[in-house]
Amino acid sequence: MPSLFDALQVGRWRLPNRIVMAPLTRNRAPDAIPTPLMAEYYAQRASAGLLISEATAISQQGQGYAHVPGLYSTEQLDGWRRVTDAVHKRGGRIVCQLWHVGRISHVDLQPEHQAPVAPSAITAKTTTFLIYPDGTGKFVPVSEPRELDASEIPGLVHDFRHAARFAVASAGFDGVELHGANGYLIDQFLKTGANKRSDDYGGPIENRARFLLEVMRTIVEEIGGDRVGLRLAPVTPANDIDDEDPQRLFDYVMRELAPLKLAYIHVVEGATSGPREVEGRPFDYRAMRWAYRDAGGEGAWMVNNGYDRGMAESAIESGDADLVAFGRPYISNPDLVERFRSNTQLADSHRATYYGGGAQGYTDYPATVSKATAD
Ligand code: 8OZ
Repeated sequence: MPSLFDALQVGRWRLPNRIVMAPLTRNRAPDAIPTPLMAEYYAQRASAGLLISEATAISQQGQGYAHVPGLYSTEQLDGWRRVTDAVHKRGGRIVCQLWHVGRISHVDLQPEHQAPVAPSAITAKTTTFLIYPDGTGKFVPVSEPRELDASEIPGLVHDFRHAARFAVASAGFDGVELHGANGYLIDQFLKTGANKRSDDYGGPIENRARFLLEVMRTIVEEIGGDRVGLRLAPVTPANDIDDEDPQRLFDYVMRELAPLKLAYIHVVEGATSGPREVEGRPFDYRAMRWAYRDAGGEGAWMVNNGYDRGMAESAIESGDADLVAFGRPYISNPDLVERFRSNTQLADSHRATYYGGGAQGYTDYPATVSKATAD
């Protein structure tokens, strides 16, 4: 039986274990430029089988929150190069999560204070986080978006292609993960709650999936499927997103993605960072995985959301998953792999320092000193 601690070949990478650091937004990149502190933070966590970077904007239009990093200026790429060098020096591997927020943004973050863009001009009932020049932060309602014209879509696809190239060629990442989850641009196109278009990008499933598939195909063409992953969240209510038939939607998406020979598919089960079952939104993840495998989909199946060591071991042993991504445990346990291996008690993370700030609650969670066992 495979174990969490066994090595695994995933696409181009040889992972020393099946434990992945999930993407975590931490808002510590003023002016969207990754800092030396971020290099230290990721390097501290380099023993993970794979690190996934925090969501990283592919363009200024793709920005939706204060102090999240980007991947579209020289300073940003240089900042990320420091991060990837630090991770590689510690023997780790790191992919960049490519992000466009779509309608989850605010005019103060957009080029020339323009409206954020979306498949349809429907304002999400949610907030974003702004930081003012005096350093104070505030949650504010997102701005009303404008509907993208179909003629703008090739430019967006091109932005993703460019970002994938920059990520590996300039910033030194080992690959990329497309952020297709949590109610951001890709998910907005996929799901009926946010997509009311009547052109080739709206209406039936084949149309709503078109944007995701165009972006994935272009990224794969640019850098090769064996260093590309995709994150999806079929039923998450995050950022006011919903779909009337997610099982059929993701079944179709899996079948279309299968020929791309991706490194991995990463699935958020349930409500992102919330309950694993969402009321009124049943979903069969095993059926989704089978749709992928049945269509010839290779690569690793990565699961996420609320896993502890026991759940993760069962998922790996049963074959329901090849990799397990851990989010909050990685905030406060930089040596999570070692703690799981030695069955050491996990440290709790402090919510007040999740978003924004400096080293406190970021790089000051120690690796274990005592190897005392929890049981
Ligand atoms: C928390 C705060 C802001 C953004 C996501 C990128 O949910 C995020 C995010 C999470 O995917």
